[in-house]
Amino acid sequence: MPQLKDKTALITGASSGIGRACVELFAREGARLVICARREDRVKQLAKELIDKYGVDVHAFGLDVRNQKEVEQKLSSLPEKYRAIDILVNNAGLSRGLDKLHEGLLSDWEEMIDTNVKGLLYVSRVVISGMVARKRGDVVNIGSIAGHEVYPAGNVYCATKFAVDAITKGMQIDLVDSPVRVSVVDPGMVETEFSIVRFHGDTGRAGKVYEGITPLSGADVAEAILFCVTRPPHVNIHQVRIMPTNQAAAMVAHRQPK
Ligand code: NDP
Ligand code: 8X3
Repeated sequence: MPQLKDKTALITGASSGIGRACVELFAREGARLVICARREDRVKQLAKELIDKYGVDVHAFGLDVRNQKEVEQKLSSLPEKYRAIDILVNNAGLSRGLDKLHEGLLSDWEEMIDTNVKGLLYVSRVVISGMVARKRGDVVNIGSIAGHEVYPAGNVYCATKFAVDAITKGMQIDLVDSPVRVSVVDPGMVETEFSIVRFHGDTGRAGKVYEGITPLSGADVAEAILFCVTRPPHVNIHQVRIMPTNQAAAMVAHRQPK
C-alpha cells in the first residue's frame, strides 16, 4: 500500500539533488505532487517522467523562492486539486563560496540569506496558514550539520542553517496547539549539485569534496524525510541528523587513500 496516497506534497528545489530524490520517492509512494525550482524546464520534464512511471498527479512550475510576491501569488493560486497541501518540504537552498568572512562576496551572502532563510519563510507563511485552517499538515525543513557547528569559512552558510534550526524550533512552539507537525532533517555530506553551486561551477574543486569517501545520496535523505511524514498523528520527529558512515562531523571524515 503506497504510504502517501491521497496526500498532496509541495517540494521546493525539486530540480536537483535532495529535492528531486524526495519527489521521486514521494511519487513512488503515491503522493499528489506540487514541484518547483527556478529551472522550470527541469521540473516540467521530471513531472512528465513521474506521470508516465507512477500515474500520479504532478503540478510543476518555475519559482524563485527569493521573490516574495511570486511565492505568494503562485502558491495561493494553485489549481484546485493541489490547493490543500498536506506536506511541505522546504528544501530549496544553496551555499555560495567558502571564504573567510572578511574576504567573502556580498552577492554570495545575499543569495544564501535570501534563499535559505527568507525564501523558506515566505513559502512557510503561505502554506502553514492553510495547514492550520485545515487542521492537518507536515512541514520538513532541510537544515544541515552546518546548522549545529560552524566550520572554517562556513560563516554565512552556517548562519543560514543555524537560522533554519531556530525557525524550526519557533514553528514547533507556535504550532504546539495544532495537529501540524514540524521536523528538521540535518544531513552531512550529500553528493548533489551543492558543491558545484558553492564553487560557482568549478566541478574539479567540487569533486574533491567527495574524494575517498562514500557520501550520502539524495535518496538516502529522502528516506529520512519520508520517515518524518509517515509517523502516527501523535508522533512528531523533531530532528533527524543523517551522516555518511565515514563522516563524524563537518571537518572530521575518514577518507580512503587513492
Ligand atoms: P542542489 O544544488 O542539488 O539542489 C538545490 C535545489 O535548490 C535545486 O533544485 C535548486 O533549483 C533549488 N534552489 C536554489 N535556489 C533557489 C531559489 N532561489 N528558488 C527556488 N529554488 C532554488 O543541492 P542539494 O540537493 O544538496 O540541496 C538541497 C538542500 O539541502 C539545501 O537546502 C542545502 O543547503 C541542503 N543540504 C545539502 C547538503 C549537501 O551536502 N549536499 C548537506 C546538508 C544540507 P534551481 O537552481 O533550479 O532553482
Ligand atoms: C552542507 C553540508 O558540511 O558542506 O550543508 O555544510 S556542509
